[in-house]
Amino acid sequence: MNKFTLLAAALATSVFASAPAHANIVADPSFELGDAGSSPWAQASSNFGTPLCTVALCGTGNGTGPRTGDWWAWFGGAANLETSSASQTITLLDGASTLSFWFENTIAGSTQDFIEARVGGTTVWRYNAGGALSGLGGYSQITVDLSSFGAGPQQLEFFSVSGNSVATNFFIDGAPLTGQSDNVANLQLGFENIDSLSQQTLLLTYVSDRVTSRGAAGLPDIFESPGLTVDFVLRQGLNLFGRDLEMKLEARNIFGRGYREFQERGGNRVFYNRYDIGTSFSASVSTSF
Ligand SMILES: [Ca+2]
Repeated sequence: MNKFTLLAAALATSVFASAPAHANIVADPSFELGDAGSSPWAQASSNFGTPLCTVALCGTGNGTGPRTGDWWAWFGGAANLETSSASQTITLLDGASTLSFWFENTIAGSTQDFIEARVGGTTVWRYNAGGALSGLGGYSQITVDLSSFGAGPQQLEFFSVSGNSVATNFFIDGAPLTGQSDNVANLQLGFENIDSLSQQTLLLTYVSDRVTSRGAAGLPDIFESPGLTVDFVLRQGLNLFGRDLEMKLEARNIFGRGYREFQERGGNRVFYNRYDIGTSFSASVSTSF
């Protein structure tokens, strides 16, 4: 009898699935595709054609050169007016997102020389030559809260005007956005009997590794690994002693996926934070009077 009921429910089933969403954050954040046509960065420089450099192409400008890899973005570098930019379209997800990059100002010319980070044309960070980070002799990490922008595509742009007197050198080299995963996928399967209250919902959520915090100087970043979680919710209508009841059973995190944060270098993974979340079950019965 039960089987038959279940089959009938399955026949009257609606199945709905959302396609895996690919969250496109900052592509090529370290500028390693350089000035190749495949670079996601639109590049402009009034003196040099592009702000992107390697040491072989540009020297080190009295500074570090690239922070990671071979390429970095060098804004300024000319004693005459230099207007330069690097931009791309990013897709922000709901919730907290932080733009994070590394910045060095090796030579400060006029204090009117500046570099900005813009999101959707709005300046979210601005630095004028001669500020607190000038001449430090190394990169500083800049983090900018983008949560006010909400979800959706935005243009991310680094934009600089310099050369008001002597050359100013602004360096940018990048890192991914924190708190965002490359891949987030949800699959929800729902079975519902339309004649009586009988719903079964299976929810699979996959979130790929994402950066939770930057590593201290010289150390790798700390990643969170949410992985795959599976939830199941059953709602069943019952009639008991002439009263309509709703029974609800929930099983969350069925496979007991634990919480993991780690640092990884050269294939060695060190867990920074690791604990079991476990599987939770709940059951309830409700009725209306
Ligand atoms: Ca780089």
